[in-house]
Amino acid sequence: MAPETPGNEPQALSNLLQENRRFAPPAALAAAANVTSAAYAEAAADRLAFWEHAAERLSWAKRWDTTLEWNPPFAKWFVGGELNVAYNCVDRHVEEGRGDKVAYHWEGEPEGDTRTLTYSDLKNEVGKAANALQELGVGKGDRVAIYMPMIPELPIAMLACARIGAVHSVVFGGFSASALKSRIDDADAKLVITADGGYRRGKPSALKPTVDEAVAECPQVEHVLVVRRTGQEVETNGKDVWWHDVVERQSDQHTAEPHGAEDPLYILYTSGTTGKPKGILHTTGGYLTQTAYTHHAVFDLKPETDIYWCTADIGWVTGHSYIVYGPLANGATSVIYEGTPDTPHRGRFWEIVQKYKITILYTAPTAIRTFMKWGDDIPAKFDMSSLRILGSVGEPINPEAYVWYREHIGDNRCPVVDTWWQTETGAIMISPLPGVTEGKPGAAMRPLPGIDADVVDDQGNSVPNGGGGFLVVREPWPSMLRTIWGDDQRYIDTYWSRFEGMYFPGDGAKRDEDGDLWLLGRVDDVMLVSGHNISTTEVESALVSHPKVAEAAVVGATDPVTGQAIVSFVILRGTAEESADIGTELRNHVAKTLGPIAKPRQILVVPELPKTRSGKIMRRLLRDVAENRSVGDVTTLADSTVMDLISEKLPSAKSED
Ligand code: 6R9
Repeated sequence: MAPETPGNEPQALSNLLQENRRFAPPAALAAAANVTSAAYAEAAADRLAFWEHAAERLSWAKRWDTTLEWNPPFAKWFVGGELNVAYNCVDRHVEEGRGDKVAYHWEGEPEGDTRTLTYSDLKNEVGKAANALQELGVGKGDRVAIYMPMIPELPIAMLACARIGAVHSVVFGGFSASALKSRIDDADAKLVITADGGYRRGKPSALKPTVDEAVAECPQVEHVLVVRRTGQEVETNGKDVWWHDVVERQSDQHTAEPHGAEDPLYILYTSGTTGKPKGILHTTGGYLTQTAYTHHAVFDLKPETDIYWCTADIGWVTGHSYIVYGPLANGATSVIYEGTPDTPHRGRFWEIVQKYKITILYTAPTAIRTFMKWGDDIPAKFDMSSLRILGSVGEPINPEAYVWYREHIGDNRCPVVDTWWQTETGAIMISPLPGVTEGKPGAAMRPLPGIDADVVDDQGNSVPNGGGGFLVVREPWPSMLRTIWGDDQRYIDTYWSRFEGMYFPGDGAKRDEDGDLWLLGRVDDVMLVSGHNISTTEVESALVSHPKVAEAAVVGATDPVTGQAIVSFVILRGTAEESADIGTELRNHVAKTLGPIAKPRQILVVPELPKTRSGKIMRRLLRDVAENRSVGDVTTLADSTVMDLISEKLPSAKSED
């Protein structure tokens, strides 16, 4: 919600942006699509039967008795069913004769540093790791913290936990010792799995010292299991054991016991913008059902022929659901890349697409806008004719970024699927289907079959077409979070209290004249200007539609006249010159695109924006700058020096008009 302005709170979000471009699915793709429009009708006729059907794509040791037990807001799916997630992701593909198929092509950041794991290799590695965890005293229900770079041992460790029924908690390999410690404590983890370091931006970057600092204050941690990746010198202590000592000598045979459909699979902490991180809890049967189904439906995955690459970090939910669990459950061949897109050169991603003949690429708007900034000539140097579907996740994709992605990466052939979901939802909820939906740049379009999402006003009533408001989900879905680890009350308060009987994700949205959905950013970021609720997303998209702008972030800053005024931070495209009148030019452009109400008060040209490791802009910090406060908590920033760069720009921040 917009910051409190007593007596002046409008009912809904303004709908300002108009977009008329349309892209129909390619005919050949539509004709061979895994999922057709019939799925919407099937799910609408019988939602639970639809999800049962999706669950049948997995291998169950025991079929469930009850599809859904719903004691609002606590859901249990496939109750009484038993399955093993690792068996579903690995063993069954080997048993069915696909052992020689590649599961992961792993590409290290140093050039030429690659590994290939077939499904048989993966089965052996996961078996050994599962035996090692048991030798280290880890059993069903125990929690394991994982703090690793993007190396094959990371998915192997996750799958080994899943195999024995231990609950993993992956912590981003960039978080500080105190962030790691608080997550180890909250989940009461007894084992930490890490590495000496990983490669980032051409250099080994140490991880172990951070673990040492955290674990020194965590007496409940019994062992630290360390993979040697970079060969950096590490200090070892009594808790440390090397992966190559303990895992390598194990048998690769390990029996996968079935686990209950509602047994915990993992905890993943999401910080949100403020407050103590929330341990989002996911369980087994429903989570795997929906990640596997959505990966099959939204990416139209053909396991025999597709080469799939999700560029996310596995420490983000996108990596959990769409590098590890969904793709492996479907028997996909995936690429994992360890490093950053500009190492050793700015064409690294496209070189990887060309090398592995990637057919499906899933990345984030922040990356796409960075590529726009670097220039069209870079991707143009590579052969990317293998690509057939492009995906986006993490933030609203600005229409201009969508069109750039379609044209310069997808050669105007590939549909773009903008997928809305959250750590809490576990899997994709709102997205086009590439063989069905006529895409609109910037729109996430429709809830997937089996998902009942809506846009409501302040009172919880559906808004008509053309209206803006709050995104909600009306019915439980299989991969939904079950609770916040150890805090049911916070789960109720955070997600189920804003609107009676509805899940509230915290995002603003609008439904356009055709009934299609557009995400408008976090409601905490909404700006209240002269009594109008204006979404950050629409103003940012208007700025990015100017040919000189690559990226933009806007915030509402207190203003004596309008309540709040829009302050914009922009990054210019590589080719654009910063001229004296750029501020006026951009302000007028926004006013022309969206109307005078959305005209920013100020434009600040900056070299970078503050982002989390998963690429989300931290507008809270920009609000501090815009309101001349000292900058708040920066611990989840990917690069903590960014705020200094932005503050340096401040002397030139003058109010225009
Ligand atoms: C998967 C993931 C969740 C929040 C979510 C929303 C934003 C994600 C989006 C999107 C617009 C999309 N978000 N995908 N906004 N369009 N396609 O990102 O999970 O890190 O938990 O973030 O990200 O604000 O509520 P998570």
